Amino acid sequence: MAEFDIAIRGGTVCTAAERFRADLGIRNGRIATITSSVLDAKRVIDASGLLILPGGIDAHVHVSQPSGEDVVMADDFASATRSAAAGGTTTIMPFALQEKGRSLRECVRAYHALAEGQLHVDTSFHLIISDPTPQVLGQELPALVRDGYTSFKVFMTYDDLVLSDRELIEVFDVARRERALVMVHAEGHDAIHHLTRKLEEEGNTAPYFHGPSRPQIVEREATHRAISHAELVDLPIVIVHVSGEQAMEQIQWARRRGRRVFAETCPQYIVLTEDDLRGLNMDFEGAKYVCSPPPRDRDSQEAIWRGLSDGTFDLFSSDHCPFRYADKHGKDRPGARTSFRWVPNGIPGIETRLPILFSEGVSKGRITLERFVELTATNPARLYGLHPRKGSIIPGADADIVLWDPAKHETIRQERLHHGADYTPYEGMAVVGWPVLTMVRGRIVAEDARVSGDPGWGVYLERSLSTAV
Ligand code: DUC
Ligand code: ZN
Ligand code: ZN
Repeated sequence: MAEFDIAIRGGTVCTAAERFRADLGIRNGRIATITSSVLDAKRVIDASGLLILPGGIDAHVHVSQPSGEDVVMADDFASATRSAAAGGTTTIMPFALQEKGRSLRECVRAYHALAEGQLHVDTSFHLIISDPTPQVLGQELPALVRDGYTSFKVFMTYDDLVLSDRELIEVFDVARRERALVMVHAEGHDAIHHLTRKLEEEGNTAPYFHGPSRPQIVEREATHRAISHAELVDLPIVIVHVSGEQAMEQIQWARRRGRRVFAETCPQYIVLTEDDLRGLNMDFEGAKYVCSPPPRDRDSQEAIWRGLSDGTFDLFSSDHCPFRYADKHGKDRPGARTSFRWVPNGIPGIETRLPILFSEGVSKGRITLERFVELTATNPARLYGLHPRKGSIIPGADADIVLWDPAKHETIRQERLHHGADYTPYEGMAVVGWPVLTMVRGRIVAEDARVSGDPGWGVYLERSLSTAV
């Protein structure tokens, strides 16, 4: 009887701290040993020339999320997790959104029903609080945090989601009491409303003008306000999808004051710019790049790279928020061609997150391999209460492993991706480095861009309180 179910031999193990040559022994879905001895295993996987990485954790994705009248998100749980698996991600964290007027618990229950039996990779939900009634703040939210929903997002913009300053502070206060981690979408609603109205009055309605309707100052002001409200009640917060230097400066300022402010950025802010929103000639093609905050300019990209390398950023997530382009229920919804205001906000990216950061970051020498692992797997696990089960290669952890070919040249093409969107904003991008095998709890879920098996292997993960705060 072999001692291990699987041995992974001949590769280089990479963690957030170091890299070294070692073999892995996997038993009962967990990493049982990390060793240089020869392992007696039922199955041996040859990892010569490959990196052995902890599976990616994408801590910010949107799946089957209600997105406005007649708008349908392009991914359900089966397609989103299939795409995640093919891209080297073994855990995703989408949002269970509370629709206004509805019970939070009910929304969470309904979201679980959508995920049930559909998962190729493991999954855990953040919450989105849009209606912080006394019932939600006094009972539902505290109970849900205790049940393992230990993080939630709040919005400072969007008519259906925006919280007033008073509501933000009240929600923050409950989070501090319950020790939940709050993720903040920091863009100022009133400023966006003002700029949008002016742009529309001037006839500037193409998707391109989505960018000028939400300039960096709007993000900077809201980031500062969120940080100040958090300081008022002594709460650590995460500023999600940071797009440029101005918001980064607010985060750095807060940290110098001793505040615990965590920061996330995303692929669109290192490889896209406002010029992508021009489309072919200021036409509707630009809608393919409409996301919020919008991609900025080259200087902002450089600022984000500095932040990825110097520790300003803790997390690199996709903010996968997919809508089909040529679809009346997607980007081309009724009204979208009359104003950027009606174009659904969000772009797909769950499958391309790791290849883009690896290629642009590690292959080009902007960040170390260890930092890559930290940003994409280890920190998300620590911050969101999944450590030590996820995010690291350590004995006892789930055998969520990606074998990564650091020398593989690939070109990102829509036809090779597994998401439900009908385009990728990264079409034609050449990358160096690609996942060749993805394993979740000891089972191969994707190999050479083929997703194996039916959905149903992925499980829902209840989370602990953050170990990072
Ligand atoms: N915020 C997100 O986090 N994702 C997409 C759109 C948005 O506003
Ligand atoms: Zn957001
Ligand atoms: Zn998002």
